[in-house]
Amino acid sequence: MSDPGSLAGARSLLAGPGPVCVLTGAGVSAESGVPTFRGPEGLWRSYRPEELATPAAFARAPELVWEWYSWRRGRVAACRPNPAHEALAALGRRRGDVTLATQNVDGLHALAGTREPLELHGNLFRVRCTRCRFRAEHPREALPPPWPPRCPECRGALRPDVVWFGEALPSEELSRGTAAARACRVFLVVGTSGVVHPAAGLAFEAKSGGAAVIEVNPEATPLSEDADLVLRGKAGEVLPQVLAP
Ligand code: BV8
Ligand code: ZN
Repeated sequence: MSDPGSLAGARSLLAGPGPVCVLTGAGVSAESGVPTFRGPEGLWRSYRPEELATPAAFARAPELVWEWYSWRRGRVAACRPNPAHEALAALGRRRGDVTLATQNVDGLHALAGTREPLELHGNLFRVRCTRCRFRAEHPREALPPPWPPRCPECRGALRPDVVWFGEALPSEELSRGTAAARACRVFLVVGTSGVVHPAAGLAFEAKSGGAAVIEVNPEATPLSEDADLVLRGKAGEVLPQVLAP
């Protein structure tokens, strides 16, 4: 658990004036019951990312990829925001200068009340057409086979509206996240292994912009050595302490 000195240091940094930028990863949703990617019970355990979260995998085995996302959608639909999501949403409501970017596709930040989270890797509950510009919310209940479902506009195959490996991140979200990281005074990075780029790179953008970087994670990551403050703990326990008004 983090030492009181680091908690106090983080509290005072986060209470100060000047814009705050937050980057979250799967760890912020771990206490909601959403499996992380690379942890012991991680989503990647039974598969390797290349097998499922790539355009080639979808081209090769669209039904298997669709089924994996349907399983994940069902898992996530049963999860609720945890105190970490709620503390971040409250911070955003209290201050008008917080930008939150997330690598998560679970929609839990928006559900907790964070306005306009920058979803750098898309959203599990949206689908889009592989052929035309059709995009829609995925219904709450699973769509029946045959999978993948077809586009109502052009009959092309529908796919999850998430960013796969080798695909570009949505330019609007990435440029807004990068600008916020460069301009912020404090950069709070929560629950990410810091291995997936360019999202993880926002921490270095913040650092080069002169921000103080605070990491919240029970484990060390490649971002730890550049952090000004490291809070070794669970997001759901640490964030309510350091973000309380
Ligand atoms: C791209 C969506 C180029 C799908 C995901 C350098 C620059 C650019 C690209 C690269 C580069 N180097 C390598 C690349 C390629 C690649 C990449 O980064 N590979 C890695 C694996 C080396 N990047 C890409 O392919 C990206 N695209 O660069 O395209 C391009 C440009 C122009 C035109 C065409 C192409 C796309 C990357 C996005 C991939 N999609 N997800 C899906 O979800 O199915 S990535 C996936 O990993 C998730 O989004 C996830 O969020 C993300 C990162 O993982 P984490 O969130 O960090 O989760 P993880 O399990 O790893 O870690 C959890 C952490 O939480 C741990 O540290 C743990 O200790 C901690 N934790 C656990 N419990 C708690 C906790 N923390 C707090 N509290 C707790 N209770
Ligand atoms: Zn279409």
